[in-house]
Amino acid sequence: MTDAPAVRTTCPYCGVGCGVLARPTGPEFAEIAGDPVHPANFGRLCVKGTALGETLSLQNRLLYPEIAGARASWDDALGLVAAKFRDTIAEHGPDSVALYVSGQLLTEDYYAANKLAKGFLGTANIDSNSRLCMSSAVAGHRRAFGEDIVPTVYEDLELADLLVLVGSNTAWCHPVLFQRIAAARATRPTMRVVVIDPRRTATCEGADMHLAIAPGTDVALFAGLLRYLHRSGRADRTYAAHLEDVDDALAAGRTVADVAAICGLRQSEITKFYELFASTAKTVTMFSQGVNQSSAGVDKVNAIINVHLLTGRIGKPGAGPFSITGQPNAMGGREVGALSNLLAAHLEFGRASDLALLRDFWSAPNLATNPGLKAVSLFEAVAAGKVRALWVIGTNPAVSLPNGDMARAALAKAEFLAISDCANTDSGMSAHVRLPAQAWGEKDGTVTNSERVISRQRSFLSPPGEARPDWWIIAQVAARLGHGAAFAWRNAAEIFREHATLSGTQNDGSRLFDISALARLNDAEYEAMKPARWPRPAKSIALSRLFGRGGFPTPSGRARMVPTPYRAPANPVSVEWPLVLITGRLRDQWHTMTRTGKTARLFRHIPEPVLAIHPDDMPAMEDGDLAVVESPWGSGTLRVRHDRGLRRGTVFAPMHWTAEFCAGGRVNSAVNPAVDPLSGQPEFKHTPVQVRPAAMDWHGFALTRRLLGSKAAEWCAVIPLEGQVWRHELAGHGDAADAHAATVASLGGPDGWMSLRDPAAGIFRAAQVQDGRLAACVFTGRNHLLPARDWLMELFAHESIEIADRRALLAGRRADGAAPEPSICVCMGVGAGAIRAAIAAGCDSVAAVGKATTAGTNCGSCRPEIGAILTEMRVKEPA
Ligand SMILES: Nc1nc2c(c(=O)[nH]1)N[C@H]1C(S)=C(S)[C@@H](COP(=O)(O)OP(=O)(O)OC[C@H]3O[C@@H](n4cnc5c(=O)[nH]c(N)nc54)[C@H](O)[C@@H]3O)O[C@H]1N2
Ligand SMILES: Nc1nc2c(c(=O)[nH]1)N[C@H]1C(S)=C(S)[C@@H](COP(=O)(O)OP(=O)(O)OC[C@H]3O[C@@H](n4cnc5c(=O)[nH]c(N)nc54)[C@H](O)[C@@H]3O)O[C@H]1N2
Ligand code: SF4
Ligand SMILES: [Mo]
Repeated sequence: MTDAPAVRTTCPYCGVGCGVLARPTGPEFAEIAGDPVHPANFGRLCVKGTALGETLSLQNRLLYPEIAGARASWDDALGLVAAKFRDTIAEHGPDSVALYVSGQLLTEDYYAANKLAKGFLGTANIDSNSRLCMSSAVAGHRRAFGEDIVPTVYEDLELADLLVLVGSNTAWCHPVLFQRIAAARATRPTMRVVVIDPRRTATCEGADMHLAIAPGTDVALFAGLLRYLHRSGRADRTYAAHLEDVDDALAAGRTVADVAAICGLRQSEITKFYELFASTAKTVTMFSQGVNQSSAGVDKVNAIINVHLLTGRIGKPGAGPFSITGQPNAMGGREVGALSNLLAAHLEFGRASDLALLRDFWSAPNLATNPGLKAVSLFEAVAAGKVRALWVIGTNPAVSLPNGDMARAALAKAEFLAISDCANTDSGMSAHVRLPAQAWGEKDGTVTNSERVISRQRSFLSPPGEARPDWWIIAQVAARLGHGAAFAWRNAAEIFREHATLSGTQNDGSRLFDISALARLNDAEYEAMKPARWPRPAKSIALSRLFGRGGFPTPSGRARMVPTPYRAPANPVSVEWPLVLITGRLRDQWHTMTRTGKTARLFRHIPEPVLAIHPDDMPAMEDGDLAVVESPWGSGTLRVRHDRGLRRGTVFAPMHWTAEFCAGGRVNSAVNPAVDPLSGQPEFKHTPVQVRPAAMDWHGFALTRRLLGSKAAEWCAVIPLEGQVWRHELAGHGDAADAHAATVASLGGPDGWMSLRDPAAGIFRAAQVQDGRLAACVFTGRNHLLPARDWLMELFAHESIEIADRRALLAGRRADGAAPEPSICVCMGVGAGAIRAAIAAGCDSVAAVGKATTAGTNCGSCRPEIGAILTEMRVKEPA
């Protein structure tokens, strides 16, 4: 430990944007605490934030520039990127090149990338992974309000009397907001929560109502609500002066009976929800990817906004539609306009005066004047050879794009591919040039969270190897293309000031995104900048909530109600593809695992790529089997998990696993590439699939002190354990004995092995003890019902293993026969068994379980799951 002062920074994960205090305690470690004065979290952190200090290791970091896989100098690598872009543009025009960037970038990096592409390369082919995330919300906001504005703030979640959570697994994906909501409910029990999600998620724990809607049908539910509100006289007459096109929107409404049929819900539950909504003035509707990631995503957003506009429930304390952002800087990317259909600072392609303003401001020689390609089309264009040079910055499209095999093929086919990343990724494998970027803790700049609060990310570690800030890399390429003067920034503060100045240029209030008050910060003030919510105009006062009294940035100053007729998802289920695959997130993993994948602790909750299925949908499939989930686009092989909380006819898989962690478990191979026609956002939440047993001949696992990697078997999931130990779950075709022998052989010499073979029973087991320590265990058999791994895993922590344990080793069972259990509270290391035992012993609340076992007493991310166990045990044991 050192006495270094803690640095105030911001969590790099979700869009809640929690303030973090980081105190470096070594080159690859830091003590992490929640910042008690940050307005997003007031000291709270979730499990991912709490574990940040453990993700700073240099394992898997990209540390030096590379050309064709070999270390190169910065000068050569930057020179090559510039030369390839210059030559490609010279030969094939500006639209033959593209940038694909990310909501994980800081605003300053994002600004630089957008300026380079649109102002200087002359192409709007710069899109962001935000296309996969927020683009439907952006389009919905622009249709309704005239500008991409989130009118609501976090405090509204606490002030609301009714909170409607649509397509948001808040408990897992925005855990600190979930904690704030739970705390508000504890002090104000009259507050109601309704969850709308085809799955019963951890977010439903404690909710007053869960509508298990048929996937993709939210438009019908909210259009029906609009009609209901109108018919029952709940429209706000005063607010009507701020609205236009009300009648057109009302015409799309459906009867409750129609809504019930489309949404697969009972009429009685719909009416109950409608009446609750109608009779509660202070209502917030918070929505996330169950809304945005849909071929009707933009209509879903507008159907939600419509009901708030009609009732005037917007921009008032405790009332408003609230699009919650995913990535740490999804909002910053929208502010700098780094989507292919946006311009910087909320300027618009469609307005000649905006183009002129930007051309002047940047002295841009070559401003793009038309929107560019959106992510899915962009990669199709790469595959078709139309986009020839591609630069991917801060995102891992080989894993995160839909139709994943196509995305991989496109990356492999690109004539020139450059990647800027902090890590070695699946996408980087086929890159010609790899550029090492500074990671969280090293980089320096700003991010904007879901409630428009701009916070500083500050560096507290010195960058390793030759890692550089993304803005610097971009500026260096610009300079080599002859644009040095326009990219001559010396630090992030200079970029921020330019961005802030642009936002106030020729802005008389016509663009609400105005942070010109921050353009005056000098370097020291920028360094010390406190979290600040926009708008922050230089000329007038800042407002917290927006639109409470109208004032929309549309030509008429009024908001547009948008008609939203119901459309079914793009690719319906059929006899051949009878189930709907929904994809999303797990509590303890972040996206493509480049950071959370370094932390053993974060694998304890769910260690393998799972496919959740309702047991009644597939009675033949056992919990723990391997299943193939296949669609017309591709397939993945995942571990079956029974989940009675799923809506019948749907299956759920997490998006996180990469080829590095599980070669066959990338679910995006199967995900359909359908997109919303307006936003271009992919339909990640609705792919027609079939599910069948993976029909493997053998299953097994290897626990080792050396990483074998995901190619160790035909199907192999790699699971990091504490203390540089690796668990590999294995399966394949062919002979279990051969597979066993091959895996043992791959671990090296014959020394120290003991083995147990029973070919008739299909049992092949071996363990290696070296210097008294357990070095490896390899077990294979005919099915996945092998001995539980937990006890064996524990033995790796021992300096020497006891004689009794050695005897029991190949039985795979603890000498005392105690049963293993899954981990629920990973902070305190408490398993489901201990929690159940505490409940059985009389603990009747989450708090009581916490007192008895310590589970849920640190970050609190597992409290909803403890609640679910309580509910389940109460149901099983009726009084
Ligand atoms: N732990 C963790 N947290 C994260 C992330 C992470 O990777 N891990 N990523 C961050 C990012 S970038 C994002 S975008 C957010 C996403 O945050 P969320 O949107 O909350 O997460 P998802 O799991 O993608 O999807 C939310 C829910 O939508 C439901 N859903 C599916 N189809 C429909 C539908 O048709 N209608 C409705 N009403 N619901 C539906 C799914 O069942 C799922 O429970 O999370 C952020 N936070
Ligand atoms: N099936 C399915 N697929 C999905 C989704 C889904 O719900 N279902 N959700 C989609 C959504 S909402 C999202 S946001 C995407 C996320 O998908 P990705 O953006 O592909 O996911 P990440 O793993 O966050 O990738 C970020 C990459 O940037 C690197 N990185 C981090 N910080 C920096 C930095 O400062 N500079 C640079 N240069 N690199 C950095 C990381 O090492 C990592 O490789 O996935 C989408 N894909
Ligand atoms: S809720 Fe968790 S992941 Fe999101 S910003 Fe806060 S600490 Fe980070
Ligand atoms: Mo996202």
